Amino acid sequence: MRFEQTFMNFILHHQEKHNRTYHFLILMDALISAAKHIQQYYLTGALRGDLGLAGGVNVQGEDTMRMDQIAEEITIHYLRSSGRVIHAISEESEEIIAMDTEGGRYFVYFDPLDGSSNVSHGLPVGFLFGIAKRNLDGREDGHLRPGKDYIAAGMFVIPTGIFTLALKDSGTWRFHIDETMNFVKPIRMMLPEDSKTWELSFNEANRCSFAKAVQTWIAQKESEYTFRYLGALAGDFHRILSNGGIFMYPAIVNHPKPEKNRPQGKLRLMYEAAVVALMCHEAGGDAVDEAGIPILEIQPREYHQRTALYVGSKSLVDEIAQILRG
Ligand code: FDP
Repeated sequence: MRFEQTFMNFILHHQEKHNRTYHFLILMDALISAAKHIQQYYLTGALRGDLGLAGGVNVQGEDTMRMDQIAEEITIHYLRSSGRVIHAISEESEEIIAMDTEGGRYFVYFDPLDGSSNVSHGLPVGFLFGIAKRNLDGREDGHLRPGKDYIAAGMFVIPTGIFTLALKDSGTWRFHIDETMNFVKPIRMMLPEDSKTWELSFNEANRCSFAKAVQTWIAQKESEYTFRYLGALAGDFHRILSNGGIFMYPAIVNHPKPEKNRPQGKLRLMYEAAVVALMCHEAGGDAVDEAGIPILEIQPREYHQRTALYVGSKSLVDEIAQILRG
């Protein structure tokens, strides 16, 4: 028989090697329990009718799905019971979610079910999270940490059973779920240097609304690469991490209906862009915003701040960053 290394075994050894405490393990156990729980609900959601609209509107002004609420409730339950989380910030809650404000050690920024247009089809969605640590030396800063201060960031692609985790300064690792529901077989991810497999990923319908310089750059690149777009960041970024290329959600600045412009971008900085940026950075890639500023450097001003995002192979991100910086 063939046995693969489990995630818990991998992370225990990692903590031991770096002389770290067990607190992070307890937090990771909570996140994995939440992801497995959400995955099971999602797999059978259509049968129960849970994949439809819940009729509400979230803090971003978008319709909420029943599954969004279920995923949020599950995640909060596990994070709270870990006893390690000071506060959490979720896509679904406007306010900070206070947990263990005295004894907790971590801040968790999460989107428990990202890629909502896929939900009613039962197609892949993501559970994205970033983790920062309590400031033990100085004053607390309202938990508004830039991505470079995250100690880890990860995503579960639900319901495919694939989990990718970036550990600050220790690489990006991919795991697959096995028949016993364990995440196993750590594979270190590095973006491929060879551009043969590279892909471009963005919503083509928005193309004419991008900044002119971005449109021109895309026109120069499009014949070199193939296009892929699922419409769920975790799934689209998963492909880029394996195949190389670039995922973009540029600012919308030239929409024929100006009220539909999104000069600040669409994706959320703290639990979407910074999460994939850290994973990409640890895999040899990069990520910038519409001004060409590295995503990991951006100091958030608010929890649900939006940003434009260009993430992927370093040379492509460097090229577009130079153009964006003017
Ligand atoms: P969604 O709005 O469907 O929840 O965070 C938002 C996100 O999905 C990302 O997962 C995805 O990459 C992007 O938005 C898709 O947006 P478009 O439908 O505008 O392409």
